[in-house]
Amino acid sequence: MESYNPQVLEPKWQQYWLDNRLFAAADDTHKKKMYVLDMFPYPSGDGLHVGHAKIYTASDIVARYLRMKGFNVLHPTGWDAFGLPTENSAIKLGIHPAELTKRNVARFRQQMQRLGLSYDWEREINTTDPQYYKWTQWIFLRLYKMGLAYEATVPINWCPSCLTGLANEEVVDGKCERCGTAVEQRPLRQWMLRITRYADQLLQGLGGLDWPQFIIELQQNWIGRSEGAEIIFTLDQSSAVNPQAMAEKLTIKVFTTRPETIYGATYVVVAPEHPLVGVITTPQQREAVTTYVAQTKQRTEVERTDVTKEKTGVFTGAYVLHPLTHEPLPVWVADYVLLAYGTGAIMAVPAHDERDFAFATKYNLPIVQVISPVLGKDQAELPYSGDGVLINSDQSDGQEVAAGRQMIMGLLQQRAVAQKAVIYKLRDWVFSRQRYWGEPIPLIHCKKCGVVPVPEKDLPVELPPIDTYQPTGTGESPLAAIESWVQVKCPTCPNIARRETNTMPQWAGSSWYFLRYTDPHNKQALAAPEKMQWWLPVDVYMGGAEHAVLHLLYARFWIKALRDAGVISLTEPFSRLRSVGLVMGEDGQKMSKSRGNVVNPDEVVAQYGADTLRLYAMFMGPFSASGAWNTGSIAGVHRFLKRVWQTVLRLAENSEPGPETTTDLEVLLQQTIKRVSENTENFKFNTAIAALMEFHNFLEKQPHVSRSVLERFILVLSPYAPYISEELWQRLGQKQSVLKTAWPGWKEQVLQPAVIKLPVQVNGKLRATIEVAAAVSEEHIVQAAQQQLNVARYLSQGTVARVVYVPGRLLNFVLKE
Ligand code: ANZ
Ligand code: ZN
Repeated sequence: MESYNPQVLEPKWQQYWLDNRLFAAADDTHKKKMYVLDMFPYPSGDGLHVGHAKIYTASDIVARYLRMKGFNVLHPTGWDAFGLPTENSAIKLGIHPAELTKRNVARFRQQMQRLGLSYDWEREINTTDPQYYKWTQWIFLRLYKMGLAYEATVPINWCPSCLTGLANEEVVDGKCERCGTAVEQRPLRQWMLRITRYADQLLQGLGGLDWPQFIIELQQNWIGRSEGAEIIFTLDQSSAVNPQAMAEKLTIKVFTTRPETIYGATYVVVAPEHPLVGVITTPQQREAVTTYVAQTKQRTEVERTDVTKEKTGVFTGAYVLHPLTHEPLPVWVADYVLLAYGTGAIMAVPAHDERDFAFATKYNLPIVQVISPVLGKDQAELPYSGDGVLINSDQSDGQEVAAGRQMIMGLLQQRAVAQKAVIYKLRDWVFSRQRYWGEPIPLIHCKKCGVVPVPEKDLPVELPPIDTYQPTGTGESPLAAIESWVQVKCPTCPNIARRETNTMPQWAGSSWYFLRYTDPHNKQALAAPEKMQWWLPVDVYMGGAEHAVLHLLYARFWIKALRDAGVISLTEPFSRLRSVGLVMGEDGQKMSKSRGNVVNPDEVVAQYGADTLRLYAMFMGPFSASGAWNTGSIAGVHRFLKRVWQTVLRLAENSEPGPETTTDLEVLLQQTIKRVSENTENFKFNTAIAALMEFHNFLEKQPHVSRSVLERFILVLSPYAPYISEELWQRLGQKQSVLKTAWPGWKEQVLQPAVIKLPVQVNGKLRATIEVAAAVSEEHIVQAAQQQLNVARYLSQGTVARVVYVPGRLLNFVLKE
């Protein structure tokens, strides 16, 4: 018999699928639509990773399955190709990043096609294509016109080696994610996006999403909504030495989530960057404070807020008055208080806050317990952050925390020194990079007119071709050095103005790409409204957990902003999200070049074929779990495919056409169809494969079967192993692709066994087992049981109080006591 040869049949079918446009999504509105998307890859120089193979195979299986189920499926891909790694390797190799991107994309595309991924290649997009980033720039201008983009000088994470600003997420343990150099804080003019305006909507929108719970929680924590109060502390005039402070009755506003602890506030802390620091510091303390503030600049936010790091700070010499006791409280400067969070100042309650406790202990500041875990007992290990009743709190003593909070807020509000407040951890998005390989920000700076948007008709603002795209190191983008590009006529006056030279972060292109797939060649708009209306939202979105926070948050933000701009009518882009578990090396460690444990998918394909790689990637374990690669198991999966090949070809020779009667084989097949269908829909790909294997074990033993059995088995195998399935399907005499064939069904009644064996109990003890037809009613079953001699004997010893029937499983007579 002819042997299984994936190296011959796989390229043949790959070509067939492409030539016959079998993956192309038609804008056919007669069928129900399904938009199945995976997070498009960054085409790095390393080529495709087996981790990519895992996620892309999974979404491909879902897409193929849904096509066969009769849906109109949109399953596109493209390239998230701007960004630092390409720019850095371009510098290293002396090749232009655009050229490098082209090479990497070609390699990725070839690898992905070889895996048999059923992407609609006619909709391929590339974020670095000017015809694509034209619309990224267009969206930016929309945001700008809505007041969502603004300039600010902000301390940014600065990598002294890459000579560029980094986003917080690019800083790992205070080091540059790319090169490992320690990151510094450096003030720089930046473009910011006002994502904080959408904080509440971004939080609320999570409610209606079918997403993994851990991702929802990560998003919630990142947005970090805190309810509490702002409380005003007035500067103690006797401590005010500065004339300005004396004249004005200065106040410090703090934010707290625990206003009920106010009687435990023993000092106040302002952030080192707080504008009042210079005003309230006494002459004696000035030098110490100035030195301390300067030191803070060396520390990253991560270090400053790390609870395990030693707290540092310095006394300003000034005091504020406690709003209820009117006692003076010293004002300190400490870097564990951040300027950008809340009001940039806190009331410190060392007895009930871990950081305040560490600080007070170090600097010998008073610690006053105001919450006691149990009424009457003051013993609690401090700092104590649990519930309880108020103590040392004047007339609020004895109140439970919640009631005490209300009472104290009432008191403070009466004196007009507090109001309720809600704050967010979420910060505005630093949206500029001082790099070459990104979308130019389409703005012009004119001496006379200020910031002027590039007119829409002049989009895209293309990256100029240049030879040296190395970072300038001055903090300016390399674009700033190209005078001929920078100088431009002002759109609103006759003057010569200057282009903005910052570029966008890599997150920009991926914040809206799923819109573009619906209409990728549109020259008039980012996509036609009716096409977006039809295809969106994305029904199934699959990707890595590393994008659980930022990519998803940014994309959701842009969608909400575009909705407010009237561009789309969507509020949430991704209805259903599934995250993929990491593929680890054979040694159980994260795959990395330095460890030498990277599995190259090309080698697996060359040795076993793409179907084996696909099947193995899905069979490794649950899709969302991480798991170690195991070469031995690949061989096992490969053997399964070889056996399928032989079984089907052997049985095809003497199989009869025609309908199947209900045999054990037919029942098992229908069970298998059901299991594969349900497990595929629930992303339990490994279980679906196990069902296919079980069925094959049985099939293999048959001397002959009907053709319909073979056909249906191949159809349900096909999303998982599409190449071998197409080949076998054709050899069964079929003329059109499996992709064009309807998914087989099953009949529930066939799956129910005709006769069931039912244990019969009296008072919970087994007294007989009866065989009854499954279709029979409960009444009949009870009668049949009562006629059993052994049952009747026990029933005669009392009267029946209750009959418990668990359908198909158990019958129990309960006798009166
Ligand atoms: C008094 C207090 C007593 C606090 C207590 C906590 C416990 P979350 O929940 O994360 O929002 N805080 C306020 N602004 C801050 C800033 N800019 N930098 C550092 N810390 C700041 O945290 C809110 C709490 O963190 C606030 O409530 C404040 O300390 C502190 F038993 O006020 B609390
Ligand atoms: Zn002008």
